[in-house]
Amino acid sequence: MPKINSYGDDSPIAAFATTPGSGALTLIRCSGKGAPELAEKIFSQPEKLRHAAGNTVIHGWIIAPNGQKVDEVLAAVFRAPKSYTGEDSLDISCHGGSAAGKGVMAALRDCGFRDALPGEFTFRAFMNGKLDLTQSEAVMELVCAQTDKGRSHAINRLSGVLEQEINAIKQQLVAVLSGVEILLDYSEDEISANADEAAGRFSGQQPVREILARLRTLAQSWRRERIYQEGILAVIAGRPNAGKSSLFNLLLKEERSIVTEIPGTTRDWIEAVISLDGIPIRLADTAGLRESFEPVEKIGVERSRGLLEAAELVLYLIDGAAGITGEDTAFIGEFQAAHNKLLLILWNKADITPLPARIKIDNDCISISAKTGTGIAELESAIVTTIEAGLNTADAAASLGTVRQKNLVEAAAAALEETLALAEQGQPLDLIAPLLREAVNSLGEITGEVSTADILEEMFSKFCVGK
Ligand SMILES: Nc1nc2c(ncn2[C@@H]2O[C@H](COP(=O)(O)OP(=O)(O)OP(=O)(O)O)[C@@H](O)[C@H]2O)c(=O)[nH]1
Ligand SMILES: [Mg+2]
Repeated sequence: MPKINSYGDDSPIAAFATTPGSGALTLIRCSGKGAPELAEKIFSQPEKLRHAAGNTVIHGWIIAPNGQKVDEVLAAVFRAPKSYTGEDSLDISCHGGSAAGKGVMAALRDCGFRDALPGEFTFRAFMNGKLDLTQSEAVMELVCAQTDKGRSHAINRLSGVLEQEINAIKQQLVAVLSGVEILLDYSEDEISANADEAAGRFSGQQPVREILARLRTLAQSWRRERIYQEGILAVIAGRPNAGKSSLFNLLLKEERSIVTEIPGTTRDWIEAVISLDGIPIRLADTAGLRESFEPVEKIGVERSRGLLEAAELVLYLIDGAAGITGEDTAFIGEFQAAHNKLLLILWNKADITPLPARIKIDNDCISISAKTGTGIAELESAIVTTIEAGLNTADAAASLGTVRQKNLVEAAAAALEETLALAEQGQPLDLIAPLLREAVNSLGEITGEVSTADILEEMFSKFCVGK
């Protein structure tokens, strides 16, 4: 029994495609067998709706069963298979605000539409061959994209760039597998011209290595994509009064954090998202690091430390006016030792005390003034360069967009690694063939060529309603 048995039918469904709230318009999407005919019952111009050709827009009113006008709308009519879902569909634009949309939805329910499940429109598009799974996932990525880079990568996948790469890799692999299957089906000496094959051994190491390299490049692309989708946590740290909150506000271009000359001003940490060169950065301002016996500040310092544990990038601020202290060198040493973190050291208050030619740390220091803004542009580009260098992968044309895709690429790669290991040991083809089949299946699962109802339901149920 499937978990949610409504996925997979073709009954008429409806859902808000826009978030109800104040705005000029609300879009309600309807799809399914007989959707336009059903909507005739609540439309002021049923004849027009009945005879409307696909890809046309008609004007009218939604009329409640009691005869009252609900809203004045435009209905875009799409006829199967030329629609997003591949079914007969209707996009109703009604007035914005929550009341008009709710009224139209209620009328649609009254005439027989049921509420769409999360991702059900895209599910139907997939089932009707309109999109493969990588494109379906790209739709969701696009809806969630926070920056222009995230959007453009999702658009690439929506246009089928990833699907094509996966299919090309799969084709290469199927060629290797079919060579093996033939040898398994016929006796070697009947067909083989190759010494390995004649001895019943695998001879496809070279193509398998090439395929593996392509899969590894794809798997690496996920690290970059994850950062474009989720962003990275960058924590501003330093001793009290170093200027952390001033820098936070400056990067945010907003007076969000309280700045005073009193050391220990920031107690609880504050987080906000900025975008640098298309990378979403979750920037956190923290309480100044020092031994404190004052209870509130003490908790603040503990929280700073907790956040620093999770940080992917630490912006460590030295108070230039006070000069570098033993505490600074100790903290910097600690962050340098944490190998999973990127670290940038900033010399602040350069307007009062310029960065000395020699200081007691090994790292390069970026000179800034959080008061005047000097050095901030350089800091922003250093943040981007540091993240890019930390990623250690080029911005590839075909890249993975979801953890699901990454897990399947890794599963295919693992099967091929095992293939090579067995081949190295001179193991027989009947042990190698299942591994190659497993890799082919994993690749097929990425695009949805190989799929089960459970996997699909699990995937689409994470989408938003109306998509
Ligand atoms: N001249 C000068 N003053 C600065 C600079 N950056 C910060 N200040 C001043 O230093 C003082 C402390 O600044 P904050 O931004 O509150 O420092 P903080 O590191 O957040 O301090 P805590 O929250 O107490 O840990 C304020 O008076 C700021 O105006 C700078 O670049 N130049
Ligand atoms: Mg502060």
